[in-house]
Amino acid sequence: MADETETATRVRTLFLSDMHLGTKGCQAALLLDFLRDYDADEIYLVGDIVDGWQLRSSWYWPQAHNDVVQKLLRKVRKGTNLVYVPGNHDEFLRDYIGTHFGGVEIADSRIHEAADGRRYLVIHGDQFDMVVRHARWLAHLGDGAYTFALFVNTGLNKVRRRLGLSYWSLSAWAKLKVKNAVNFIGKFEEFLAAEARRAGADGVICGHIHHAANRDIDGLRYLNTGDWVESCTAIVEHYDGTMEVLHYPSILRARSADASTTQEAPRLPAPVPGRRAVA
Ligand SMILES: [Mn+2]
Repeated sequence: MADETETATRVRTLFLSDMHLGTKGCQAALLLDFLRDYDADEIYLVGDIVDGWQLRSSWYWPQAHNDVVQKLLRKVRKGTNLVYVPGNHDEFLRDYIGTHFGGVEIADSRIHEAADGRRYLVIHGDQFDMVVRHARWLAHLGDGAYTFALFVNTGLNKVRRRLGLSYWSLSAWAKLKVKNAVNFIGKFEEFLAAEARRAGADGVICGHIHHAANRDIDGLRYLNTGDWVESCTAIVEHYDGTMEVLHYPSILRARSADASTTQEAPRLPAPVPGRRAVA
């Protein structure tokens, strides 16, 4: 069996979020290819990896979704350090925060120290939904209200979960209120940057809003991993500490353009049938 790690691009850290495994929207086949193309010393799963809310109402778990999980676990067996930071859709894992199993660590949030010494707060970001949505009136109530809203946000979702209700859906809400959604994204980014500052970090790496980004907000680096439902994006940290957003469909497009313009492009071996199922 060919060792795919020989052809994979190796990076220091890989940040992935919002795969929503267990839903029809998950681009599992592309994700699987991406995981074949990239290897990392450390992988952070930044929440909404498995969609527990969706799986509760109807079971959807095709082979490709299994393959993604197997692929990640295989990387762990080969020495990759895996940190799983749960989000709102996989918050059932929040009951296991602080535990390690099979080389996987579950953490609520984490400070990641990059190769260049910069520190990044890694967090899914749903913790701020309520604060972001009600920022205007919370601002009048001062700092205490902000902390209280964060607390209520977490508590409310726990109660909703116990009652079997669904989580407030960001995407459904955003589709209904496009103008509000644009507003929400901007505010979300500001809040996350502010939270990183509070944590004494140089930047933040989050997910949740399915909107990949790499930008500066008042001297703080704001990075969002995007998602594997629509955009198919990830963040990589290179060995010099540089952070980069990868848009996988663009990478594939560039690669096939290269192959068609190069006259003596090396012939790729034909794919072995059934290889995907084995991986
Ligand atoms: Mn989320």
